[in-house]
Amino acid sequence: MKRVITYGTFDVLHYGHVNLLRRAKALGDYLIVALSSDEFNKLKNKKSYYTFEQRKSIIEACRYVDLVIPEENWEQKIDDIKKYFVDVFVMGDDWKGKFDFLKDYCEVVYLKRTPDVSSTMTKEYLSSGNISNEF
Ligand code: C2G
Repeated sequence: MKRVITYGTFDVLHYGHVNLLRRAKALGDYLIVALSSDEFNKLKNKKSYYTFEQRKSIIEACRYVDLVIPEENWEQKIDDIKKYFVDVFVMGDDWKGKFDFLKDYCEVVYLKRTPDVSSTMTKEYLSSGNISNEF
């Protein structure tokens, strides 16, 4: 069984995230998502709309995801790779090169980021009042 891992906040899940998760899963048989905790998001200067538990319940519902673990710091990746017998580490290519040190432990793959979509864009659009409230 080929085991793949990826890391992220995955707030307000969108098709860019799903594109990443689908391609990551296609690189193996089992996909682990290390989901950034609310505390770690603070370290990343990210304020997610959904809490960790809410984001976890959403991403666990994704057909490509087999296990969700917490991402609590920048330093846990090597331990995670060993603990979960990971074969492939995957990130979007906005992180290209940043995790090459993991090549000593597993394959490192950077996948093309989906253009023109982000949690921030979605949140900004929804809070901009563009939504007509006729139902
Ligand atoms: N992503 C993507 N296309 C987008 C948006 C995001 O491919 N339009 C990818 C990112 O490259 C990342 C994953 O989806 O691989 C999750 O994105 P974020 O939730 O923004 O994750 P990030 O804050 O970059 O956290 O230790 C690593 C960090 O936790 C990564």
